[in-house]
Amino acid sequence: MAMAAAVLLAVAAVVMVEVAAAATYTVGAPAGLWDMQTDYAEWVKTKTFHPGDNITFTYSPELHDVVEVTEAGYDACSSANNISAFRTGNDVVALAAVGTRYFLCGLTGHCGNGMKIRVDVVAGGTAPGPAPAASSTTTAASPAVSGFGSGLLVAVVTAAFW
Ligand SMILES: *[C@@H]1O[C@H](CO)[C@@H](O)[C@H](O)[C@H]1NC(C)=O
Ligand SMILES: *[C@@H]1O[C@H](CO)[C@@H](O)[C@H](O)[C@H]1NC(C)=O
Ligand SMILES: [Cu+2]
Repeated sequence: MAMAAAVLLAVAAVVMVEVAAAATYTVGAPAGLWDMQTDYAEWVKTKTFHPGDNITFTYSPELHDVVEVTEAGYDACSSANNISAFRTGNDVVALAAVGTRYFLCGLTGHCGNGMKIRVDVVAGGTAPGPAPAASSTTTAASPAVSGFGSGLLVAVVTAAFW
């Protein structure tokens, strides 16, 4: 009985890691946001971004914008050949694939003052993408994850009664 409970809890722990795999990060938070004060190079150091994660840029659209650029645009603080541009003040960007993404504020002087961020998206976790063999039937990540979540709840409750 105790052994079975331990196995269930171990399974539950694995499931919890899976549920935690896709995350949304508010750029600059909690100490700052998308602003002129935050050191984004320091901020990204405390995070590991995986495919399936999102980042949200939160700011006043009267003061800033968000422009996704190439590495050359990032280095030169130029949004001329941008990939995309946002200005809602609450811009959600999906980090769909492994790779490096570059964003800057397109307002005059802001990027030069450090308002730019480089986000490295690395493989890992169990986010959407090439999945382990056992997950070959998992085509849609979200429903599968909520299914796991319910299973986890049942497993934990059951284990607690043992
Ligand atoms: C990321 O954003 C998309 C679209 O806004 C949403 O469907 C998805 O659930 C978000 N993912 C996370 C981990 O919040
Ligand atoms: C993004 O690039 C397009 C041209 O591709 C340009 O018209 C637009 O002004 C640029 N956006 C910003 C915010 O610089
Ligand atoms: Cu700005």
